[in-house]
Amino acid sequence: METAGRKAMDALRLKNLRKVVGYALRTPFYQARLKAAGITSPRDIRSLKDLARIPFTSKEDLRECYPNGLLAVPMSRVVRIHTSSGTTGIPTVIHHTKEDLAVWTDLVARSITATGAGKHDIFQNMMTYGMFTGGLGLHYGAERVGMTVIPMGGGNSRRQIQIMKDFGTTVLHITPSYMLHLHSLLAECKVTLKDLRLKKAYLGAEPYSEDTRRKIEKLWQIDAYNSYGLSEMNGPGVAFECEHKNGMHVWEDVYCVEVIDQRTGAALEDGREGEVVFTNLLREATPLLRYRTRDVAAILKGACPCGRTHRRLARIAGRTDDMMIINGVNIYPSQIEAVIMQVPEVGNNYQIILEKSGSLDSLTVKVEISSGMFKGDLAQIDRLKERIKDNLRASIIISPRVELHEPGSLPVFEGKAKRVVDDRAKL
Ligand code: DLL
Repeated sequence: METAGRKAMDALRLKNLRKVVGYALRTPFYQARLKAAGITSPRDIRSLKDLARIPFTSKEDLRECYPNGLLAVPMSRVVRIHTSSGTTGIPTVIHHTKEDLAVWTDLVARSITATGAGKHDIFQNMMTYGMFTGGLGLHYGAERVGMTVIPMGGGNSRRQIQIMKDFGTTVLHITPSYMLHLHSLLAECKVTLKDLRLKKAYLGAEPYSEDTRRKIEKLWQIDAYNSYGLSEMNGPGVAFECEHKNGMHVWEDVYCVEVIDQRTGAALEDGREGEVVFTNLLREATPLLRYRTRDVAAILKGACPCGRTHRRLARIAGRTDDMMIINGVNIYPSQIEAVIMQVPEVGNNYQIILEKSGSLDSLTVKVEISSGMFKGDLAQIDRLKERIKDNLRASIIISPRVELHEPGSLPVFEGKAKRVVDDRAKL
């Protein structure tokens, strides 16, 4: 399946698209939506081009359907429910049948295999178990591959390091921010890299830059692979990097991926950055058609040397709702991260603070310096601050205030990191 030619793949995708439209038509929500677009039966989908006739589904739509409005099968067929964290409002709910979970598990197993890992690996899962899909999603895929799974879940950093050492963990699943934090605890735990057998880490669930990946690979002496997914499309296992680490293969037999202009909804060709839209082609309980993710990325052009024919998604540049408008300039937090992580003296954590100063916005970037960098020379600190400020100004046009902080002093998150504090609305 992973090396299938376009023709065979598209034939399968069309078959699956008809199937999922059939499931969607069982819900009053999609019945109304699809009828308005002239689709009342799966037979109305004649080719993959007909996907474009289907209206988009948004996060708001899912919220309006809370809790069971999008359910396309009897509840007796549902074997698991996941929700999004709901920190920004009503959570979105995804129901899964046994078959839905089997598809998801297979995709995660394929993802793991694509990185060269297998049954001889010891896999420590540091993502939170529960409603969040990072825990259980990778768990079952890893078991399917035959890895030895250590279901640690998030947090408890010192114990995580101890377990890594005692059981000879070779592969980690973790957020990039937490991976950086863990490294800063190794010395305190009296553990060196020689005591560990770590080879790989799967990093995802939050945006991070290519320089952060490189930094993690250097600090830990491992290969780090980008892993992308969202609970609405099952969770992790939507797109994953293979051993070549040059963009994430989207499993196109199951996910139809489109990139659109966020304002007009028009399709953008491969290579152009826009909002990513997914249709899950193999879902029974919660069919989702043309779901607008709010994630911004491009589909990469060209073939991957690994031989997989599934197109690749570039690193996520940010979310349409993460974009900061600072004095009229549009900036993604990832642009700031990309600049500061290129500075060798910068440590493992940073924070972005937005405030009002009179009628203008002010931007402060708080940066931890790496341990051992400060030699008591204040002029050296001032020079470093200026250098970071100059680099940022060159990249984002705006001139920020830069604060340097001691290692370990900025807030740490065991799950997704919250990098931006926007206090502009505060009086
Ligand atoms: O974060 C699923 C996941 C778990 C993916 C573990 C990878 C690893 P949600 O909580 O629904 O699901 O959040 C989904 O997280 O729309 C992106 O904005 C962001 N995200 C996930 N992976 C990446 C990544 C899980 N590799 C939202 N790079 C998505 C950038 C990512 N952003």
